[in-house]
Amino acid sequence: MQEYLVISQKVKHALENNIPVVALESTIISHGMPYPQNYETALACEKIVEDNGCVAATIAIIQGKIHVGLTHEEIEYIAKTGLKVVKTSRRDLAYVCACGYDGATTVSATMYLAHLAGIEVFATGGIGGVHREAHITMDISADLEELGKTPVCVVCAGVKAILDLERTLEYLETKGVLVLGFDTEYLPDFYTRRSPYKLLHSVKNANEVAKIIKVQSKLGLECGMIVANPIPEEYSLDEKVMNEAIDEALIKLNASGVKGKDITPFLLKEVVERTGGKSLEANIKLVFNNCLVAANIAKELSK
Ligand code: PSU
Ligand code: MN
Repeated sequence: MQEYLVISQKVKHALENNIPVVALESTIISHGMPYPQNYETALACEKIVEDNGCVAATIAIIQGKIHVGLTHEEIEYIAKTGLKVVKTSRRDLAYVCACGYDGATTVSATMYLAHLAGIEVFATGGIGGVHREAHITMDISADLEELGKTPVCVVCAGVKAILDLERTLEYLETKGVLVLGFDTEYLPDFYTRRSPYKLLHSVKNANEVAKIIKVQSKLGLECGMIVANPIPEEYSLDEKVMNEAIDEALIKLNASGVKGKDITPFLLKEVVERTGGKSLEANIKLVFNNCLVAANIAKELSK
């Protein structure tokens, strides 16, 4: 294992000294946003985490080695190499490491690796979910399975409307995954603060989340948790405009022949083009907000 796992000095020092650490993923850098916004966003995420008293651990695979904690040069490399980096979910981990490739980790792989390193809190934009038409294609993100078995708290802005939100919630229930609305009673749908789907559980602050994480661990539940944190009001987009952009993107997807793991990056890019970049701006702002909440949760946990 040590052969493939490189934990940066800074992250190692933090983990050994009870300094709170927040994990960050890298598929959002390589496949989720264009250069240079992806690079700027990744650095800004680390800064938010660190300005709030935590250590940031962005996770990616570079030439077959898993890095927990990247240098700015390594982040820039992933950002510039973009789609040529292998989008790496749990399934791809052994292959990418054995072949010495570069890999950008999705939510599922990042959760797994964060847990290996001993990190309990992870911030991202949105998680993968049950795709619309999944009853035909069986396209359900590996993120949901990982949430069902890896004890890491994932702070996200809910599930993007390119997916089937209602079935995603059902699937998470089946897997035993707690979804906590962060100061909301409804599942946020990424670009807007609120979807029509009501959540059963909500919390008011980071302290409450930390308490629940501790109890979940004491009970030996051995699974993840979602903190669904709505995009700040001032950055949220118009629901109707977004739904139109998404519907058009889905029509283009069906005509394109794009399949499997290329679907999510394809849809994200199409939506950005259709909203004249507005969705990218919203995406960046909501990730920042998730980094802040994740940092606060990690701090509470370390008390
Ligand atoms: N949602 C976003 N941006 C992203 C992703 C999801 O808003 O970049 C990425 C995450 O890394 C997530 C992955 O884990 O897409 C899910 O891909 P798939 O649907 O192929 O499982
Ligand atoms: Mn898929």
